[in-house]
Amino acid sequence: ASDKKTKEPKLKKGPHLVFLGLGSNVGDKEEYIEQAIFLLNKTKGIEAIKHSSNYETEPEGGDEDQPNFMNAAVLIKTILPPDKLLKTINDIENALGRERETEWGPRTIDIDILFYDDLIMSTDDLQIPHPLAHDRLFVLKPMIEINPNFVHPVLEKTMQDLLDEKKSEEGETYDDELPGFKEIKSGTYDDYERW
Ligand code: PH2
Ligand code: MG
Ligand code: MG
Repeated sequence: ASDKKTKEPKLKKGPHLVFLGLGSNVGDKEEYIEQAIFLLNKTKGIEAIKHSSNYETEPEGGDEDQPNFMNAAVLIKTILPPDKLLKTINDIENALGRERETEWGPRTIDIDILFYDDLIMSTDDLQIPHPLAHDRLFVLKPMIEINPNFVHPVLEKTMQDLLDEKKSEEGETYDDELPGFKEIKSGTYDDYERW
């Protein structure tokens, strides 16, 4: 019974606010991101609230020879608990043709749970917050666009603070407007009206 407790985190009542990180580096990347948001929003118990612009990013970690990514963040409101949300996400990744040949390899779509309210949990299948969220520009930049003041529940720092820290770690020469991290398209919340 004590084992069970760690598997089922105690959730606050009511809808939850969840940040998702989306990434694609195969085929029509923007279309995969749009499709993923469309399918999430279509799911019962999930409502997409806000999404960031799409960011073209160079691959970080894994095989750096793979194509550039398109990354975005989406804020959803959901009544699904983390394990059900993960199942839904896996189904959507599969529906959009995700194949898992190599870890961190090229993919049509990757949907990661970044934050779930201020929940901290860790099971074999799922760690929340995403353990690398704070260290990845392709996560922090789109997150900041949605909510710069969101506080990382483990590190107890805002997204903006985490980005500023990362910039100072990497020295004064750091310039996020240089190629490798450029905003190439404004995704807008208004896109939802036609859905
Ligand atoms: N995802 C990874 C590994 N590396 N790099 C970028 N730029 N964008 C990603 O989404 C990404 C990555 C593992 O999921
Ligand atoms: Mg990922
Ligand atoms: Mg993933």
